[in-house]
Parts: sequence; structure tokens; C-alpha cells
Amino acid sequence: MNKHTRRDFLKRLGYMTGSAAALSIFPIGRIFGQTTEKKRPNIIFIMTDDHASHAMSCYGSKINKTPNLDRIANEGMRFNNSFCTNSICAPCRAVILTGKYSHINGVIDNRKKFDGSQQTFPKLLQKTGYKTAMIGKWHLKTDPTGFDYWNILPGQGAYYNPAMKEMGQKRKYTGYTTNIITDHALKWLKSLKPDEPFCLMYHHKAPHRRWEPGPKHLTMYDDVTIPEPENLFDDYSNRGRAAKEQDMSIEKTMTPNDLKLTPAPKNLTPEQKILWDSAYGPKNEAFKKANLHGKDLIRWKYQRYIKDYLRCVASVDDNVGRVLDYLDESGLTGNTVVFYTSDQGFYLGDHGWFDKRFMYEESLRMPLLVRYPKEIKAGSVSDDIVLNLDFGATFLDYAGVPIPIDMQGESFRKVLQGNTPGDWRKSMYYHYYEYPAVHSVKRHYGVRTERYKLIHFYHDIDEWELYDLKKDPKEMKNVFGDPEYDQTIKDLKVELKRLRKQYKDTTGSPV
Ligand SMILES: [Ca+2]
Repeated sequence: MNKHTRRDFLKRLGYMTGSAAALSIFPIGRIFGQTTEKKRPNIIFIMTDDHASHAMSCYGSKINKTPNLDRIANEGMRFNNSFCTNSICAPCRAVILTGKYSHINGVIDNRKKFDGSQQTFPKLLQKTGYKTAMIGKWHLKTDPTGFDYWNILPGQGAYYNPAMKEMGQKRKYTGYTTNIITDHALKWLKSLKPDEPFCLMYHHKAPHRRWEPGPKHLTMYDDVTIPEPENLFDDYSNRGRAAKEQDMSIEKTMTPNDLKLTPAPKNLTPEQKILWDSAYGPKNEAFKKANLHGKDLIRWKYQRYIKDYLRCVASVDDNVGRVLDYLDESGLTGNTVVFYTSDQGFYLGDHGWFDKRFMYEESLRMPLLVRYPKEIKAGSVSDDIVLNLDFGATFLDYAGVPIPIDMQGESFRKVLQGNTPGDWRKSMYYHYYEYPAVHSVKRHYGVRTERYKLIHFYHDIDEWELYDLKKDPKEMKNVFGDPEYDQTIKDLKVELKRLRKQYKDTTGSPV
């Protein structure tokens, strides 16, 4: 729904002002009545932490299989150009909740606290009769608001035997966190009354650093060598200082703790510790004996990292399968919109890196799969640009709830129906702030279109980068300053200025 149709919709419902304040106090649920209420779809928003789309078989992964995630793609739509607006955990979550860029919602980096008194989509859904729940990784420092039920990991949370905070009460659980979060999600789904529309935020910690696999997957991939990305040994020539001065490389940044070369985590039960030690002990012994150096050592580190990462993903895949099975068994599949995404992408050895933050493709791109049999053609694929900014508006659209004018995202329900509006966005705006900080990725903003990406590193340095994604999809050559692209740069700067104005971003240096 674009701004115009949004306004028309508000008028049809009798709102003349369209102000967010008016919307948030009006009991919209009564407008719909009982009959319509029953038809409103349920929403399950599955989000993982740092799961890159190139580790999903439905995106053509060369390194793993994700059969349950693929089910969502096969029965729904897969997005090739779903992007985040600020590639880091807490900011992305705040953008999703509010439908507003970081400079508006206040969470520009992981150090900021989320102001839970502001307008969020769960609050708007709740006011219209939706049951809302937030289960799993939250990472916003303040307690969740707008949820009938919440049970979250404090901070980053633990991979094993996690403490969780349930409606304000701390409790400890025994087991593997990916399984436990799913147990809570299923328990909540089973507690709902029939025909009660619901919205469940089901959020995994996995596969976030330090990639601790569950007992079931500790030895998965032991007998195989995972293919390396072609730019694992990138030397950052033809790039600027930002790429050269980061601190997120597999070679230099990854710690013995990341690589499981240290003793088993202290919080394991004796049974879990036996399994952990029997999995890593012999492999670590072999590593010490091999006495690796140089590229061989980097190659070993990559294998250790990527296998642990993929083991964590395998558990997510299993557990998403449990939820999809439950929806089938309970007859909910037909009337439930299921989203799968991750808070941003991740470097899987690409450019020699792990982590995220940069506007480069691997961390800018979010996986996005959506299934809703009533409206979405099975096995469809979209190249339209959608953003984490759009989720809130899309959920409200499905629920028949007016989208407040001050939400900056747009509903992509029509895109999902295979009927993309002619004026759908052709470019996206990005802004990353967390510097100086861990991983040393300098502040930058930029614009990405179908073919080009223009980035301005404006803090600490003043450097521009331009990538021609058609000729250089791996972004190995900055062509800013190449006369061939003079006009392209002029056009992209105009577009960047327009987007900064549209989204009211006056932070960072002017274009
Ligand atoms: Ca993340």
C-alpha cells in the first residue's frame, strides 16, 4: 500500500487526520466485527540472528542443505533483494518493530536502549484483537512492550541451558537454546483459542557468534571439506581504507574461543560436556599436531568456523520444521502468513571475513521467504527491493489495520501477490553508525539500485566507493573516480540526497 492508497484506506475507515496518535487510541478491532475477525490471517515471523542467504539451499547454497526452510520457499515466495537498512543486531530489530530508520527510532547501534514507549506494530495489532507474543532473542535492552506474552533471552543469551526472562521473571532451562525457544513457541501456539488471530515473533539466537552447535549436530560435516568462497584470500586492493582497516577477518580477528580451541563452555551439564569434548577433543588434537601456518592455517580456521556455523543453522532448520509440522497438524497452515528472515546477512569467509556491518552484499542482504497459500504462488521468486523497514506495514496490511503515516516502510503484500505496484521503490537507503567500536567498520551511508551501489564513508575518512554489481557482483573493484561512471555517480548522488530527505536523515556528513 503506497502513501496515497494508505490515505484512501484511512478515509474509507472514517479517519480524516491520519495522525498516528488518533490511530493508536482508536479501538479498530470493533470495526471488523466477529465475522471478519475470523478471516484475519495469523502471522508467524521467524527471525534468526546472522543467517546469510548463501547458507540456505533454496538460495543455491553450495555449502549446506536447509530442507525445512526450503519448504517455505517452495510453498511461497523467495526474495532475492531483501535488504536491511543498518546491518547490525539491535538496530535491525528496532527498525522492524517501528517501521522507522535508526535515526528516528533511536537505536542507531547496539549500545543504545530501545524506547519501548514508542509506536510499534505489535501494539497496533494488539489493539485490534490480535494475540501477540515475542519468544527468543530480543536484544533491545528494555523489556518488550505490545506483547500479550513474552519470554526472551537476556542480552545475547546462551546457546546451552539458557536463562530466559518470562514476563519479567527470570528462569533457567536445561537443554539447547534453539530447541528450547521452539518449545516455548509451540507451547504458546497451543495455548491459543481457536479463531483467535495471532502474531508470533519467534526469534532464534542461532547462528550468532560463537556458533556453538547443539548435541545433535556436533559432528555433522566432520567427514567433508566445505567449499571456500573465491575471495577468502582477498587483499582489499582496489578498495578503500574502510575495507583494509576493519577488524573482522578470519585470519586476525577470530579467537581461540571462537574456534573451540579452549575448554568446553562452563555452563554445560556433565552429559553435554562429554558430548562436546568427544566431538572437539580429537579434532583439536589433530589440529595441534598439524602445526599449520599461513594460508593453511586460515583454511583450517575457515573450516572450523563454517562447520560450526552450519551446524547451528541445521538445528534452526530442524526446529522450523517442527513449527511448520504443527501448523499442518493443527489446520493453521492455510490462514497463517509465515515469514522467515534473519536480522541481517553475514560474511561466510567472503572477503576473508566473518561478521556484518558493511553495506557490501553479503551483510546487506537478508534472506526472506514468505508463505501464505491463499495469496502467494508456490515457488515464486521476487527481485523487487524490500526492506526490514517494510515488515511492520506489511503485517498491519494483512491484519487489515491502517498503516500510520509516520511509518517509513511500505507494505509489500502486493509484491507477494505477484502484483508489484508500478511505483515500487527502485533504490534503497542504508546507514551504519557503530564506530569506533568492535570490528572497526567505519560509519557509512549509501544507496543501492538494481545495478549499482554508491557508498560514502564519511567519518574518520572521507571516501566514496562505487560498485557495478552487474560486472562485479563480489564487489572486488571500487570504480568511483573511473570517468566511465561519471554520469552514474552524479545520478546516484542525486538519488542518495533524495532518499536522505525522504527519510529525514540529517545525521552523518551531507552528500
Ligand atoms: Ca545479527
